[in-house]
Amino acid sequence: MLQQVNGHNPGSDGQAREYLREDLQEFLDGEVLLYQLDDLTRVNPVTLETVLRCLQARYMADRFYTNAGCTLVALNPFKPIPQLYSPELMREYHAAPQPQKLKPHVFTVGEQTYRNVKSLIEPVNQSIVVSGESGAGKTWTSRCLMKFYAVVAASPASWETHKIAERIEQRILNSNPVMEAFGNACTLRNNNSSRFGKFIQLQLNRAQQMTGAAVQTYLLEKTRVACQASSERNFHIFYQICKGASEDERLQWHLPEGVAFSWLPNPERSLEEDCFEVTREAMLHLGIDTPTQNNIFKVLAGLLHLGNIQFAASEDEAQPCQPMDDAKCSVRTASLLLGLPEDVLLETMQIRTIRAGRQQQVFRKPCPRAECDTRRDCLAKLIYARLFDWLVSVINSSICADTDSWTTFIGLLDVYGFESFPDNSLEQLCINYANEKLQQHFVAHYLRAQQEEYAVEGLEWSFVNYQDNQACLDLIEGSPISICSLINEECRLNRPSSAAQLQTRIETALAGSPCLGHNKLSREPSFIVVHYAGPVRYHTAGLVEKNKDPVPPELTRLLQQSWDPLLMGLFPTNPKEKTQEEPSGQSRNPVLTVVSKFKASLEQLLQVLHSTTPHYIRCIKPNSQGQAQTFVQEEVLSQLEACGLVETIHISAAGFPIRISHQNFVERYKLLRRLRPHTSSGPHSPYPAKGLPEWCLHSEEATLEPLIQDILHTLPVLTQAAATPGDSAEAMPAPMHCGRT
Ligand code: AOV
Ligand code: MG
Repeated sequence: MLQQVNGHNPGSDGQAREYLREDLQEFLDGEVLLYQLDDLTRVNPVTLETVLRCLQARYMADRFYTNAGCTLVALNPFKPIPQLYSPELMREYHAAPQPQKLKPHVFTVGEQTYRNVKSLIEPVNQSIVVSGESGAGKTWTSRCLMKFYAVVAASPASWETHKIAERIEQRILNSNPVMEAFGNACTLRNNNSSRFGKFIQLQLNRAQQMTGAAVQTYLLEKTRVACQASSERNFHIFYQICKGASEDERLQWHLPEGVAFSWLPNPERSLEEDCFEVTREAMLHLGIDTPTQNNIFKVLAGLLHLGNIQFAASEDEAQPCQPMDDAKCSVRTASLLLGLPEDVLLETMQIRTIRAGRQQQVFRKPCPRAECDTRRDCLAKLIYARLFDWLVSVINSSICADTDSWTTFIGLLDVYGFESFPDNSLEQLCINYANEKLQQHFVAHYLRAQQEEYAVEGLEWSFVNYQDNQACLDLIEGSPISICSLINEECRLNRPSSAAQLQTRIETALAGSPCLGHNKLSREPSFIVVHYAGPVRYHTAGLVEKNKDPVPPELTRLLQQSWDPLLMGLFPTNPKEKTQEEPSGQSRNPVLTVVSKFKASLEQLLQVLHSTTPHYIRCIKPNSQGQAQTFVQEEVLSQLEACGLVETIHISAAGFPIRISHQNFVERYKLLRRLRPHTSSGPHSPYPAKGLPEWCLHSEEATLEPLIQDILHTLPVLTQAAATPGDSAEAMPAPMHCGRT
């Protein structure tokens, strides 16, 4: 039954009528084809099968966006379609009296969100949550929304006073290539995979013009700097430098052509994302001048040379491990590029200093080879993570508006998507945990809250069951015992424990959880979490260490000695903030672990999301090969199941599209009580009889204009919703406001 389809599949169109609701069969006059169904609330019955067929027919007919009640489903075309994203089309959606009447598009969501901000019904910050698995198109979609706002919310002041490249909208757009160059990488799932989470607030003034933006990032996968899974790559920027540097720059950065770097795997793969020029241009427009850029690239080249330092095991434990013969030159070059004394750099990797006793005496202990490697990697991660954070702060200072020049914001959330690799570790646990949190936000906000509200208000409603992911979140983050708490406990106790012991502890303590999978056939110590999007096996080796993320104090001290201007700024001698250093001797701080910090940042993010009216875009990956015109039913099916799309459609189809609190409704429409209604539509009225009473149109009061527009928009909807709640999806424009009350 399930099959992969390449090319057009005429069979499915012919069956369109079978899938239509009876009333819609008439409405859509028999000739409708399956691919023409813009809204999944119109299929009948709403099942995984029918939804899948409809999406497939649309995909094959190049219709990549489909409404699904309150969400938009975006299928990844895996091919460029410039006309679908042209500024002309953006303006068309922006100017449309009812954009929801146009073809489903990411611009519809963009425009509705934009209008909601100025809606006098409930002026509230908005957010657009873009979700989907790795490679589904989240970053693409969120970039597309940013471009949309750069066009429709451009500030005229910005036009007058600045050249195009200096305009604030352009600067905001320029943040994308820079952040992607430093924060994205090629993985098994996506050639341009985001390795950090991003929430960008587009700041709007009272006139709804974009005056600035602020970016918040979440947990960069910094381990990638020093360790890349096979067939994957390091962050794009390293390849950009190596491929795009000029002759002169190659000399300065010690990057002769053809030299192999162990931290630069798969350089032969040519990707669109490898364009150095684009990154440099964008950095320039963000205010990062050429000397500063060159400084950054020099440091990054230093990291590549650092990665080539291989140590040979020492036969005598009391003697430090020495770099292998061909790595000696790498030590020299790395120290040169990083502005560090060569001997101190080497010694910091080779020797651990321990302070102990009352006098805090210093003991020096040569590290075994594996530890030298760890310290080298740690150095690279430390530098790269600081550099990334610094870049984000530079970007923010370039694009952020003064607090008094904006009043509301539209937040765009683009995090790393759900992923499962042959080898999953703490990074994947955090990524998938973030996706569970977002799924819960959706479930809580839409599937649960909406239905509970109907029940409270005494509306006739048969409850639609949905898949709640609370059990999985309890397993990951719950208290008192969860995977996070157990890994944190290991860090706190600081006891030597093997990967196998950790597996046993997790499996014993959490055996009762329905989301802990049966761990069979595992050669390496691991545990399985059954996520909403599928089961994932996490290996326990190295988990505790990664969670501790210890930074030996000698490493920070070493970097504070650098005479490189950039590193001097990144590692000041008197840092205001104390960084998490490895506890030494008697002064043991409580360990702030990676997961505990991540958990706190996610909670903060969710608080922000809760304070906004959310809109959802579900990106779907039609096939895992990234091929155009290829729709693999099994793969799409599992994504539809995972995100609870069918339940969403059921609730949207049967529910009320607009909810306004009583207080806001009264506040909004109280003006009407002062006006004398006399109903006449008359042949000269520009509005149809069932539209609006004439008194609104004849009012002299200029202040009424926005009100009239608003009523024009919502009154018919409200009226019809009240009359026919079950038919809401067909009879009325798609919801302008499917959010909070
Ligand atoms: P992701 O953000 O969801 O994955 P991307 O947005 O990077 O996925 O999309 C993956 C690739 O799909 C892009 O690089 C494009 O080549 C292609 N693509 C996506 N959407 C479109 C579109 N609308 N039109 C044309 N091509 C598209 V991850 O960051 O891995 O979770 O961590
Ligand atoms: Mg992405």
